[in-house]
Amino acid sequence: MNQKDLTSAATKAWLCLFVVSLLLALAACGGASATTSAPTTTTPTTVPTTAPTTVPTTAPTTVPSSGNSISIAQFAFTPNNLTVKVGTKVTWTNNDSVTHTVTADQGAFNSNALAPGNSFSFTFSKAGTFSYHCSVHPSMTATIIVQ
Ligand SMILES: [Cu+2]
Repeated sequence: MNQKDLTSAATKAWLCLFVVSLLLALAACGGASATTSAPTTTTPTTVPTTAPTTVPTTAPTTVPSSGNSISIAQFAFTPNNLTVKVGTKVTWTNNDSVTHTVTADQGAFNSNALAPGNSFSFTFSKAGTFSYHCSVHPSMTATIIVQ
């Protein structure tokens, strides 16, 4: 065994010790790192869905298309043209939110001021065409045909 071999053996010994110590250090480090920095899973907060508000369906306003009743609503007489027989009593009802009148153009009948919710009736004893209007709102016109 010469000087060179001894140096080599010493280097190998130190190298081996270094590797062992390095492995121990890694093992210790690895064990430590496993316990730390655990990702915290944030549970998503469930947003409560607002229940859809049920919109109440507005009851359809029944407008008599025939008969002897006339509805006054939304600044109009409905039906706008009504044909009745002689002797028929026609009734107008103010279903609007403002006062109207049922005034015959030729003066056969006149309800005067008809407040909301009030009614006016007139019996047609003669045949003919009776156009009428609202004296408050001249654009409101309608016709009664008596046969
Ligand atoms: Cu009117």
